[in-house]
Amino acid sequence: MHKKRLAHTLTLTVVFLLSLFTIANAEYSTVVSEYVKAYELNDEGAALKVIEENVEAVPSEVKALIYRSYSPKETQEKKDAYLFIAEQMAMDYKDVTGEIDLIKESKRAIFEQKLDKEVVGVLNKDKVHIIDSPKETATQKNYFVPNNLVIKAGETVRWSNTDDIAHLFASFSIIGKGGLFTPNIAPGTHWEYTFAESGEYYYLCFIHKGMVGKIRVEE
Ligand SMILES: [Cu+2]
Repeated sequence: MHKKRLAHTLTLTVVFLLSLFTIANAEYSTVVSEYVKAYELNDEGAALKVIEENVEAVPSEVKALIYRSYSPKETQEKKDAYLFIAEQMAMDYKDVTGEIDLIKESKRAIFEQKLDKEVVGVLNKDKVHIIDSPKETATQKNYFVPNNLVIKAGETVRWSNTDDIAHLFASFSIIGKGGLFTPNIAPGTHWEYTFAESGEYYYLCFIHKGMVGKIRVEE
């Protein structure tokens, strides 16, 4: 668990350094400011101490950061910074309390940021919903269309790969339902899955990390 955490932290440190300026210049509550300061100094012990000393306040602090990340008034850079700090605080909170709900909430928000507006699916003539993974364009690559679909329980989704490269994805059971796990879907082929159970399926490509989608299955 700690190895995984370390790798995760290292990857995010790069992102974090790039957005340091934004993070340092945003306005925060006292608790979050103290936490950010410790983090900027790369002082993990101090960061953890901020969480320990404010353990009662941390859940609402993290929720407030997540809430701000949804505000249409904020720039994308700031939204990313809020969610980054929320996730870091949530991970330290888990180390202190064992509680994982805040991690789930921040991960769900990070995921939701990448999704388009929800689309209610319409079955095609084959009685399936189609999700395409199109070829790279000048502005987009490795994406699903639509990437935020609503269907009914018992219905089938067909992922059609019209891209030049293969995709391979699975639902992320930490923040939603597991069970969706595709084989390698080669270019020019498709793969189908029937959603027997209602719930939210957040899925992501193993090959292309930013390639995400969500299916909400209604009763
Ligand atoms: Cu992919």
